[in-house]
Amino acid sequence: MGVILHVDMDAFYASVEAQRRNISGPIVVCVYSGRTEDSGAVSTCSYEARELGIHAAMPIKNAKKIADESGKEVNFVGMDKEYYDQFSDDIKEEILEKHTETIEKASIDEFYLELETENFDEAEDIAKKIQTSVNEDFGVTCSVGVAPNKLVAKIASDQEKPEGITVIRPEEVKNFMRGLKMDDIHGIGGKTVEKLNDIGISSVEALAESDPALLVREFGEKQGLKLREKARGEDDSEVKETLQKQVTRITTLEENSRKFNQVKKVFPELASDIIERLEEKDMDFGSVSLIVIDTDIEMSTRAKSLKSRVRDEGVLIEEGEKLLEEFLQNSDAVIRRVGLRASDLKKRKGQKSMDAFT
Ligand code: DGT
Ligand code: CA
Repeated sequence: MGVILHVDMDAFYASVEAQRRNISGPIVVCVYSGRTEDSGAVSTCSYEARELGIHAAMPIKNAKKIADESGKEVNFVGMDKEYYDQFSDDIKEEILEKHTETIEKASIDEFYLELETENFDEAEDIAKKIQTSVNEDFGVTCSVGVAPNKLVAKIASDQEKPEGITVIRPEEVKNFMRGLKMDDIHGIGGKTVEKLNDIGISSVEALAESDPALLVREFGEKQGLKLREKARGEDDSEVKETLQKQVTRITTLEENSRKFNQVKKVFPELASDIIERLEEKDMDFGSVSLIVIDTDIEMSTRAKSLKSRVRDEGVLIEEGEKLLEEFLQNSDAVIRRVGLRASDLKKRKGQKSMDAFT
């Protein structure tokens, strides 16, 4: 197995919004529940906002109070998950995939990469390149953990946030793990820690050296042995390549417009790029979407399901045009950026090639 990287975006939604809206200073991303103006909770916030005491899951009202009392100008913006999803896919496609094919998308803002190399110096170089490209090309930052397995890589990426790189070589795993608190380890949380304390295990080191029989008695065979393995930094789970769900191409119009003929001029190029990508992946699509980003940088999407899956440039363009026509009829937005998306993807062969099994 090659070296594993865990790439985790820093204050992801907040960084994307800061970049998108050209905001500097503390920023808080909110999920407004809509009941009253400020009801709802904080989704995430920038590190500057965290320094003021604001954090995820906090009621928006409390966050605003903290902001007021700080005397700082804090930016509150609404969450736009679709936009972050696209941002995340773009980073995967444009940067991460340049370094390996084996990428598991673990959540909207974290990825495991299995590198071809077994050399940790090379892996560290790749981590630096990824970090630099993410920053230069996307205007946001990420932290990277480099380790012999997924478990340790994930913990490592958390060590020096934001914009950190932490490399744990095989011979360093033991010491690294013993320096952690138990709940730094993914999957060892509140209740488990309590139970461990009850049987006299109160550190990662103690857990690593504990009697397996004792753990099995307390937690059952599977979980008991797993806990001990985790404390030892052992993990043989594979990086499972996440199948692509959609392919999107977005472009900025030469000038802002709401003229059908002007906007649709970019469709052939977008469609041809999408088809090229689908050919690489040998996938067909069953749904087409139009993506519009207007002059207020609001993003809208309109989708249409097809009767059957195809891989056809003409269909993309045609459906895109219909969706655009509808969009223009129902909205008075002036379009700044426009995109097409092929989704509901499926491998054409329906089954992986034989060499995937050997
Ligand atoms: P980090 O990784 O500590 O630098 O900060 P984030 O903001 O990237 O946090 P992370 O990695 O735990 O979560 C990734 C994104 O998921 C985050 O930007 C917003 C979203 N998220 C996290 N926690 C919550 C939550 O409690 N509610 C909602 N709505 N979204 C959340
Ligand atoms: Ca994150």
